[in-house]
Amino acid sequence: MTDLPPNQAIGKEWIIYNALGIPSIELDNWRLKLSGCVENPIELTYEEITSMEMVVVKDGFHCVEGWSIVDVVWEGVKIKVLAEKAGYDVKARWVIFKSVEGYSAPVPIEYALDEESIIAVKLNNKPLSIEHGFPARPIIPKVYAWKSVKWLTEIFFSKEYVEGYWEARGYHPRGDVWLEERRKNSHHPLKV
Ligand SMILES: Nc1nc2c(c(=O)[nH]1)N[C@H]1C(S)=C(S)[C@@H](COP(=O)(O)O)O[C@H]1N2
Ligand SMILES: [Mo]
Repeated sequence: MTDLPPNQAIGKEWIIYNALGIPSIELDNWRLKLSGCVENPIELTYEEITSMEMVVVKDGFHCVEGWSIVDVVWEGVKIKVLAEKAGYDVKARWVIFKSVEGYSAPVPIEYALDEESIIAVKLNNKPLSIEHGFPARPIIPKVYAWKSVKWLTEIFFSKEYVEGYWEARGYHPRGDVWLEERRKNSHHPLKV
């Protein structure tokens, strides 16, 4: 079993969050864009993504409110592979994940390009359900789940830090679960 990060408890059930509602997605019109500090901005269809090499990542899923779901099996494409395809600029320091309905979250580039960081299309061997973010969401095991943007539509590479939905409401820029970076004024403040 995966270890629990500090001050997290195993959740009895998986709570579904949708701060800005659940959007309706038409797969034919949906694209995943890679933009910002990249040499070749690209737009991928669901079919293009799902025909790339898939990796399986088994990890815990940790909500900042204190519940964790352990041993979740995610499957998807390495973010690093997508970033290289788009030719990301080495000067980029943040990756901003944006959803169809306007929710977003920044992640430090070294976390986003970790070998375990993927754009997940499957959860426990099934395509994501609409509630869990179909068609795709980033899974970055070392950060809190608020950074796992459901209904993902854009991966923006940035030299500057850009606040997302929860960061604008007092949450930590980096959100490392093992360092317990919950709120901005947590005991490990990060200078951005
Ligand atoms: N687009 C979008 N993504 C989101 C959220 C949201 O409100 N909108 N909530 C986040 C939070 S706070 C958590 S804990 C997880 C919950 O994932 P789940 O709804 O699949 O359980 O999604 C994250 N991703
Ligand atoms: Mo959360």
